[in-house]
Amino acid sequence: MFERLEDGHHGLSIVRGTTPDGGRFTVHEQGAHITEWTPAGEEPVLFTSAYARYEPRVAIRGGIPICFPWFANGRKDNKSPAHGFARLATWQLLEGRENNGVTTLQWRLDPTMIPRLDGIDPDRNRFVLTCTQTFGTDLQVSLRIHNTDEVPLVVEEALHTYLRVGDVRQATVLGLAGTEILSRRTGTWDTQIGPVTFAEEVDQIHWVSSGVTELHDPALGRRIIQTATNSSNTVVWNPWAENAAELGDLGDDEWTEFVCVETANVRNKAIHLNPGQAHELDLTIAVAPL
Ligand code: TA6
Repeated sequence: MFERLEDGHHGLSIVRGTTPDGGRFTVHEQGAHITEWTPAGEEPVLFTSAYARYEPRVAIRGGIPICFPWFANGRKDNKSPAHGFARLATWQLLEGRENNGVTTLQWRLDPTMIPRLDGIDPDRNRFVLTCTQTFGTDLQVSLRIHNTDEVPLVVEEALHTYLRVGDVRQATVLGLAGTEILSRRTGTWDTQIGPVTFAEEVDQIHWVSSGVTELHDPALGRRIIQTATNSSNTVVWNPWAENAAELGDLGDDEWTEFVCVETANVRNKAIHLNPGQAHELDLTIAVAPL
């Protein structure tokens, strides 16, 4: 069961629903942004800040922001707003349907829907971005970009997933051992040895070939398993105490409660699409006991 609530949350429109087994989800139309997913019998899987701002054209801290058509400030580090305009735009709900206990929502964004913001050139290549979200015992998210223009299109993309943990200091991310890493803090390259652990700020891009990561969370006694297809990068981020204190939309201790493990195609792995071509990024998130 789901319902669309016009201006339903601090003046922003949302779709919220439940699955027959008792799961819950919420999606803000701004950004087609999943802000809650709680499968039946589980703690919420996604972290959303208690201090998140719910305002037009302001990014929501938590959930699954969609970064598009650039990541951070872009490949040349000269773009704003950070992480592109898709998370600031109001998407169109194309379809919502329920089938066998799962709810599927399909959203659409094209350049006519881009918000007027500083740094955004409204005269852009034509494209159609479609996001399909399926809420059941797992969560599936597909992001499809179709180049509907007559010239090539190059874009970066990320599903900037904030995963909720009991205590980041005990958490580890498996599945990235042996990958090349670019630290966004220092600009240096390295190779990941063993699981990713958290004892200070982590902000790094991994170049991946396998799309499966597991976030182990001893404090909540669970694993969050993400399986990605057509993704060449995984970004791992936790701001740690000092940086978190500078984020006005994050509580003092909230940095301990999440890890971002992001499914992405960025930098030299940006998506190149000739006229008429399309690319689909797929992610499944599942939860299991540790
Ligand atoms: O994906 C990691 C990252 O780019 C970090 O560097 C950090 O800035 C984070 O995303 C959050 O970005 P935001 O623009 O949402 O504050």
